[in-house]
This record gives sequence, C-alpha cells and structure tokens, in this order.
Amino acid sequence: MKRRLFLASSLASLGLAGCSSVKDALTQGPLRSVLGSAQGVDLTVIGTRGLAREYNESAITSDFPLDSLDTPTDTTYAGLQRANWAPYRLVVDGLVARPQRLSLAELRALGTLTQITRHDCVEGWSAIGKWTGVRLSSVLALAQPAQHARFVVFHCFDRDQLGNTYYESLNLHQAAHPQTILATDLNGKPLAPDHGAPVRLKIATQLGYKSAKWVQRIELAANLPGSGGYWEDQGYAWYAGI
Ligand SMILES: Nc1nc2c(c(=O)[nH]1)N[C@H]1C(S)=C(S)[C@@H](COP(=O)(O)O)O[C@H]1N2
Ligand SMILES: [Mo]
Repeated sequence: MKRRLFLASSLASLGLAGCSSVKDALTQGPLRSVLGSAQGVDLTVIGTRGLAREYNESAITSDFPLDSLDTPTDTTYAGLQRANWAPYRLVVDGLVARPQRLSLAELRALGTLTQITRHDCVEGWSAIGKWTGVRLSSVLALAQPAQHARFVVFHCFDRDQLGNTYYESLNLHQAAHPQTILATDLNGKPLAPDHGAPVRLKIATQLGYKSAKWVQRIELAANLPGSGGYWEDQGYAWYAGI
C-alpha cells in the first residue's frame, strides 16, 4: 500500500497522473516566496525533505575539488571529447515507452536551469557550485517510464582498476525532485572532462557519491542492480539524503 502511494506521487510528478491539491496550497500560500527559484515547478514533486538550500553567486567555491575514479581515457570517451561531444548521445532506455538517444542540443532544448548548491562529499569536504542543466524529470517525461518502473539507474563511462564501471541509482520520487538535474555546465562553463563532461547527475539533496559523473546511459528498472551503486556495492548507504 505504502509503495503504491509512493509510486503514484512520483508518477504524478512526471505528468503521468493528476495533480495534488497540495500544489495549490503551496503555490498560493506563504510558501510561494520561500520556494523562489523553484517557481514554475510542479510542486507535487517535493518530498518530505523539501528543497536543498540555494546560495548567492558570492558563495561559489572558486576551485571546485575533484574526487572520483580517474577521468575516462578509453577510445570511446577520448573520441567523443576530441569531437567536442558532437557524437555523444545520452541513452535513456529500459522500462520506458519511448527510448531516447539525446544529443547535447536535444537535451538542452528540454529547458535549462541554473542552481547554486552545496556538494557534500563523505570524505569530508564541501563545495558550493553553480550547476546548469536540465531537470531529470523532463528527460523522464519524454521517455515515459512504464508503470512498473521504480528506479532510475545511471551508467557511467568510467571504471576502476578492476574493471567495475561506476553506476548510481535513484527511485522515481528522488528523480522527480526539482533540484535533481542532469548538469552540463559548472560555474558558467561547459563541464570539464574531470568534472564529468559532457553530462553528469547533480542531486543537491544527497551526498556527493550519488551525483554520477560521465553519464552514458539512463536505465529505467523495476529492481536495483546490485546494491544500487558503485559505492553502495562497497557498503555505503543507498539513501544518502542530507
Ligand atoms: N562516474 C563517477 N561519478 C562520480 C564519482 C566517480 O568516481 N565516478 N565520484 C563521486 C563522488 S564520491 C563525488 S564527491 C563527486 C565528486 O565530483 P567532482 O569530482 O566533480 O568534485 O562525484 C561523484 N560522482
Ligand atoms: Mo565523494
């Protein structure tokens, strides 16, 4: 019962079902001004943890740290980089009615937004960055998740020394949050390869390891592969809310 309600609210936020009356209460009540930069958002997507804080330009960390597996150097990734990402296609497949292969231009055409948020890494550092990208919910609405899809799995280009590829996952509710974006720019410039070019997930409401860099494919699934992520497979919590 609980799960069905949960799924229903996630699907509603993806435009697959009707609206909630909570939305009207929020858009017309005093919370409207608090929600500021989230204007125009379908407010039914906001979960119990609400919105992550957004900052002013002056708070931006000038040199955003790097912290991940090595930037991919394989021929596929290197070739895409050399071609300035022109041949890159973001694959969206699995349990969807309309599988997608989106160029960067097609992705951006879904509508970009910019948000200045804090990134918290479990290794003990935080940094504030200005991220520009497209709401994950917009991409999912295009692909139309099937009724039995419950998770969004991000498959990345990078792999560790044992050959394990980095991957991450969210449930549909987390995916539909208005601050869950597929970022193409950091601090006003296209993502550098080291920061996850050409497309990375940036989820402001969860710890750094959820924000998968170098996203190659987004798969809708009924069940999580493994424990749901590269670090989760090594014992980290799947839910990394902050
Ligand atoms: N594909 C991929 N994404 C990843 C990682 C990684 O190793 N590979 N590391 C994660 C961790 S632990 C953090 S803190 C952030 C760091 O992002 P940054 O290097 O752009 O600061 O990326 C996350 N996303
Ligand atoms: Mo991290």
